[in-house]
Amino acid sequence: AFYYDEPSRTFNEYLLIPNLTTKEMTPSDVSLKTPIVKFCKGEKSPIEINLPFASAIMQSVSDHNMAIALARSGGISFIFQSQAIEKQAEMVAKVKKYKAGYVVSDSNLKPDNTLKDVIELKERTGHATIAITDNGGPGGKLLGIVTSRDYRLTRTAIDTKISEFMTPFSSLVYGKEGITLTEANDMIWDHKLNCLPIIDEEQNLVYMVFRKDYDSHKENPLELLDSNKRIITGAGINTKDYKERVPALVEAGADILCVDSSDGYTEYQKETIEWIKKEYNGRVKVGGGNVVDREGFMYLVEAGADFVKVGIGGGSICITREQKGIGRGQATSVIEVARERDRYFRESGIYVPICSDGGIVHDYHMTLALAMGADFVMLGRYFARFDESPTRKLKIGGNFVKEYWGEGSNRARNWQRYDMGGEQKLSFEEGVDSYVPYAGKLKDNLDITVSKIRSTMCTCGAASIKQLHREARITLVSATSIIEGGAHDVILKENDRS
Ligand code: MZP
Repeated sequence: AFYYDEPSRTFNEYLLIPNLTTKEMTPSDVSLKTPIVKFCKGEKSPIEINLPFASAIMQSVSDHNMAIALARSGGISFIFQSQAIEKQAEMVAKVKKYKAGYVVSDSNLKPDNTLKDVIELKERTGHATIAITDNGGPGGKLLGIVTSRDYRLTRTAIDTKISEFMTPFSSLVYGKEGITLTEANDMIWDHKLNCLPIIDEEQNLVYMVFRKDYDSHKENPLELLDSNKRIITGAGINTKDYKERVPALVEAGADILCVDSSDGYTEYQKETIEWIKKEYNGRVKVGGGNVVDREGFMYLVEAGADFVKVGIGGGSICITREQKGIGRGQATSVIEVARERDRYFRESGIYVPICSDGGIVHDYHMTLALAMGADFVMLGRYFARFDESPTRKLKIGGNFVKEYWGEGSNRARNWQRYDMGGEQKLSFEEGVDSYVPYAGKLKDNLDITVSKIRSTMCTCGAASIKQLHREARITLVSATSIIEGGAHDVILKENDRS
């Protein structure tokens, strides 16, 4: 047998060391934009996301509601594949109905607010609406709208708000009983109007805001949303029925696919990726995984994978390590695969993004995964806790919880994910059926997580994920210093910290 010299390690065993934080850099200057599909040196990835988060390819995590909520916040979902092809395609189509957008506005805004003011207001109040125009100013054509909060106002309340805010322009809305999103798409900015009140399909009140400093803002908001005018979604596939599933998902509008498998270092996976690449002449983007070492990574890269997912056995609901003794500490896996990705990039000029999948417990684990080289992280437990996940919310022992089960559990019946040939069934479980504490709305939680990551990156002197990859300083911690990291030697007043 071959023996690795070092033990494999988890995120819990590492900490970040501060780098110089300059006065110029604040958390709001930190960009979390990240590539999710491969690209050549000097070029841009064809798909980038604004926040480095993907929701797991799981029945209890990623349906169309999760995909819409997460894409609107800047991440991406991969809709679960352990369901009938038509059902999954239907979910994808539901997500693709939604338009992407970027102009953030609020009923309290003055028409001449700059984009920066608008974003600050959004962050402060959480009341925001996002809309997209083709040139971001007067004369621009409105392409679509996304709201970040349910206004669900009554007709009277909408009218009142509109008249309070912009009496001179309200006739635009009064004239019609609610302008639908489709109609709104065809509207053209009027040079005389600095903003335009619109009600979208769901009766959300939407204001367009004209921004004076569109060009001067350092991040072009249009670019923040990948040229794609609709929100993006991913979808899981398996290595068994891909010849039927992939065409249905592509037809439904899936932007990116990912082979959902507990072990990606297989000929099944190679054949699946190669078939997709050949069938669609490279146009359909597909990620592979999961792998935990450089050999597995290169195998999938050579098969044509657009990104590679890393992690075996670290998922919160996963018992693969107990059942089969297969797996590797998540931190070690990410570190090794990231090094291989960088070596491959240096030698070939092709950058293949990697996704750290599973085992994230604390928010700082996400920053660590990124610092260790991940381009984005995939999370199951984290997203399962929110209103937007597909599972039931229950009250157990006085606390609200949501159901969360593994794809390797009997409940999910996802034998395709674990198949090693032979009988088409799950012979033994590799996942558990569980509860997670209910945590409320996705957006509220994600905002806190993002602000922690941005703040940590400032401490590390990194304004982007790329810079974090390059400059992060990471230290292993001893068992004793892990104890030092929590509250210690004091009597806590509350014992509900989690
Ligand atoms: P976590 O975020 O809950 O720790 O882990 C989620 C990840 O666990 C998924 O993205 C997937 O890779 C993996 N998973 C899903 N189901 C199982 C299982 O039943 C599993 N064993 O390991």
